[in-house]
Amino acid sequence: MKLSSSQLEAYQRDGYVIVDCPFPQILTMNCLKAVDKVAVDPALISTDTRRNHYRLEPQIPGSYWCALDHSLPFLQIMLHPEIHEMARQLAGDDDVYLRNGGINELAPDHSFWWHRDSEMVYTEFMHYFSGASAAQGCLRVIPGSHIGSSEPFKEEAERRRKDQGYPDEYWVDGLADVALPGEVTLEVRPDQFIVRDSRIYHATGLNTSRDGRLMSHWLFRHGACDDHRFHFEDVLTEELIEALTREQRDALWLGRDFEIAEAYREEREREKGKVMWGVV
Ligand SMILES: O=C(O)CCC(=O)C(=O)O
Ligand SMILES: [Fe+2]
Repeated sequence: MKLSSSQLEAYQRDGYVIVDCPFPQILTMNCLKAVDKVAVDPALISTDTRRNHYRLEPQIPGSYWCALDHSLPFLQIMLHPEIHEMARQLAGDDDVYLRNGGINELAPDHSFWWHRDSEMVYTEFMHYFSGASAAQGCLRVIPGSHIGSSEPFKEEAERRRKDQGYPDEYWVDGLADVALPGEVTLEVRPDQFIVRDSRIYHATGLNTSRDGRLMSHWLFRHGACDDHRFHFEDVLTEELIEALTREQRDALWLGRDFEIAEAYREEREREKGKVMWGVV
């Protein structure tokens, strides 16, 4: 699936567009089933979850990764031919590679505060596969904030936190970040996903529900971009790789010769042989 010209225009102007899932609903249901299969009682998770997981424990203490991030049900969506086609369209390159995916489970009473993910330019796909209402802490963005510096937004957020008596430390439980001028709330259903510019200024609402709010997000890079986080053949089981189509394997750059980016070398060394994903 390619974005239409009006969707592309919205993406370029606003920094995001909400799209209907171009893949069967069963794939989303498989992700929810996988979560049910491996989720544990959150009270039992004592290791640092890096604030991205609630019932999904890290594979090893301190890791960003749970058992599911690149497991088969999630890769079936990230590497769906329709998604792959959109990634190629947006990157302007046929030889894109999946840089990484990841699941964020927003715990009850948690929120993300205003930030920009990166100054690099790429597309991020966000699939809130449990659905995300305002009450569950859905995404909030400032349309157009992907263009230019994020300093004015940062300053405005700081000013408002101060005026409203916010505590000095960030990421306080039980409190959503301040409202910012022009922000919009992106409520989405499980049969939709958000395609957004990496630089858009964003936060989430507070999850006021009693359940974790589930989102899978992923990004591709164009072939000339040397920013690899994984040699996927080292972290995916043979059984999983066999379950993929040839086109899906192509997007993982299996067996190709490249270096892991500096920023992730330590992670890879620490997690070598310990963090893996399979069929589930
Ligand atoms: O969980 C979300 O909805 C957004 C999280 C986020 O902004 C991030 O992980 O950088
Ligand atoms: Fe973010």
